[in-house]
Amino acid sequence: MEFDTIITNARIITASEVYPYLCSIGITSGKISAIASTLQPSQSTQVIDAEGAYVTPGGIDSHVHLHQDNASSGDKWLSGSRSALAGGNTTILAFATQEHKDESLFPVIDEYHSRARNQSYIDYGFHLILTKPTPHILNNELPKLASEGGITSVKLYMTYPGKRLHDGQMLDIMMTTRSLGMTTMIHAENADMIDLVTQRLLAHNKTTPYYHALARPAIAESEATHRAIALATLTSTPILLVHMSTPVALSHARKAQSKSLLPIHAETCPHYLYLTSQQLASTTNIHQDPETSHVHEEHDEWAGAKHICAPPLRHSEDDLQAVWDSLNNGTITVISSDHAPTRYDDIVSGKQKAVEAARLKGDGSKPTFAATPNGLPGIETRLPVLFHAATSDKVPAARRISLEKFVAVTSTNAARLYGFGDRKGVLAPGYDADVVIWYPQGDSKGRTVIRNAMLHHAIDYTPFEGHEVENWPRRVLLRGKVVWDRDVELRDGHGKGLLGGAGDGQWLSRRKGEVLVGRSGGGWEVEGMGSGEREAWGLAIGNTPLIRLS
Ligand code: DUC
Ligand code: ZN
Ligand code: ZN
Repeated sequence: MEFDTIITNARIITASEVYPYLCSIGITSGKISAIASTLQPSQSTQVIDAEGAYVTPGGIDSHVHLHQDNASSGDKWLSGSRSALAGGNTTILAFATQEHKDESLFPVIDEYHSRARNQSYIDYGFHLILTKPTPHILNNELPKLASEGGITSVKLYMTYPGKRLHDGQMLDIMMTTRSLGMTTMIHAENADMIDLVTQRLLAHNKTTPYYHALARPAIAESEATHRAIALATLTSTPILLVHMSTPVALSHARKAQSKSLLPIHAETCPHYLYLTSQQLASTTNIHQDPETSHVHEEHDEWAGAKHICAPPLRHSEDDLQAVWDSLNNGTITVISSDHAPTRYDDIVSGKQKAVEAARLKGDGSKPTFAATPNGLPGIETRLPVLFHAATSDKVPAARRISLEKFVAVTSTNAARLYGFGDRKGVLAPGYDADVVIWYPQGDSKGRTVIRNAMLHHAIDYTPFEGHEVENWPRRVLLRGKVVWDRDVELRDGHGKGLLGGAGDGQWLSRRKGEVLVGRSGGGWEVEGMGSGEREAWGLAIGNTPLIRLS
């Protein structure tokens, strides 16, 4: 047989085009080996008819938290990757955290490898959260990690005790990551502003979940974003601002991008496109009985805590619109889920932790938003809610995206940005056969009201409870193997559509990432740095005049 599998009648979408005619995709040894207007079914024993539906590259969720630090609650690799797969993902990038001073990176990475090994349904890689940038780490370990360890990205925090880096540390790290060509991700929020507002709110008895959104004001994100861009500019370091949520912060990114001097990439998440801080004021829990499908509501003063995340959900429809606009005008490079889940019912490390802490005090103390862990689940819902924006006529024009944009921000860009764009994120011969087949447009089987009971994570809620989408990944292929079939799931019951197994996911050793924004589509220049090719990142800072951020 010429092909292991053929997908027929596929309406292929890439980051740059929607194929104008239906195609067949031939798959051999896990790779796409042919795309043609027709391939003969007799050329393969396995033929999958896409029935004219859209076919997209497997989703790449490049920012998820699974079994991180020592969190006891939340998703570990098995449940997290399972949920990712049922939502159309074939690759996830999660975080490994350096926690202790003078801690070598290698045992940390080994530990995270051991947590994920044989536990992932889909391919995976790690970013390093760098918290203690000693000279030894920067000069000896980071270069080795990037060149031999297959980890070519770091995340830096400007907030949180234990993780927060000061500007001098950020500059030192940026000089190193620039020279190594590592992708530098930044969580930009001003820690001192947040501390001040939090203390004042608590002192005035403003403790309920809603105040979380006030405690981390937009200006804390916009100030830190501007500062991060300035630090990157001084050191000529390409950066990626993660989970961006505010109009002003996005305008800083856009302005820096439009000067075309330095690549400033921006990431956002579905919750900043769809949800506002009103969610934090909720006092209702919604449950669906998995047996009867009956949906019932119960009053719960703390229910809004389910929506505590950082940066917080913002306040108005205008805030959401600014994120949609930034997506459509090209400011945003990638949309991740930032799946950072803890269970609501967990009193040790979940959203009920604050309630339990107050109860244990026994003096009538109230639970506080400040004692509640940050983060939302979203690994399974990311693709369906965004595909809805790309395909549904019911969505207002200002909140639509093109199909090409959908593929770019949910798959292709992440693969390129994080150094595996030569293997994944594209439907073309030579690439891994990571494929999502959707339901044909208008097929009622795709229409889905999102209920937590149907999701495959280990979390007891979804912030998208009750949201309706018109389509859902029908089949998913991971390197040519059918690992998700929703028709089986709908027919045979929860979990039955997962045809793959926890050993299917392979660890991805990554190369240096590509720069995706800036002058002439990838090439970029920094004043005083000569030709400005990426090789120039290694030039000494002494050769680089300061660039004014105006
Ligand atoms: N940062 C993240 O990236 N995820 C969850 C919480 C946070 O602060
Ligand atoms: Zn973060
Ligand atoms: Zn995160």
